Amino acid sequence: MSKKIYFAGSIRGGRVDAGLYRQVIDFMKGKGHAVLTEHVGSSGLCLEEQGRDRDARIYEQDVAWLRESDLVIAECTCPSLGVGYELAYAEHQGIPVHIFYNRARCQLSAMLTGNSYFHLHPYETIDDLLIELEIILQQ
Ligand code: 6IA
Repeated sequence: MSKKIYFAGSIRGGRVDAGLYRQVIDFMKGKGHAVLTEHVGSSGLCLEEQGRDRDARIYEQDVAWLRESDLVIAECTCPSLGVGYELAYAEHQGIPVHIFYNRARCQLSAMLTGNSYFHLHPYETIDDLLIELEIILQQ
């Protein structure tokens, strides 16, 4: 069954993994799912603060998408305050959250690893990540 997926990945926290986000988003779309936050994988995003009004619209849109999502998939190798906020928001809403991170490249926060609500998926290669993701999407 097609799911509505909120994909979370770093934007102002750093774009080092933007290409990886794109691959993950394309994979989920290729399996027939709706990814509500496709822009997270876009190249050339404007990262500058553009005023509180514009950011307020981003915030309102993102929490609306979070509330309507069936599932949150987060790539947390690159630390991001916004992603951390989204994970806590999803937990509060009772939305299942799956967190992926490259075990060689990061030490995930204890606020995530210590919270049994979150499903943690350390991986070594993008292929490992996609195999695990396919299993989650079939559930
Ligand atoms: O603190 P960060 O910026 O790294 O937070 C990243 C997370 O917050 C992502 O998972 C997004 O869902 C959300 N987020 C942060 N900035 C934006 C944003 N900026 N647009 C949408 N969601 C955002 C504007 C870029 C736009 C011009 C495409």
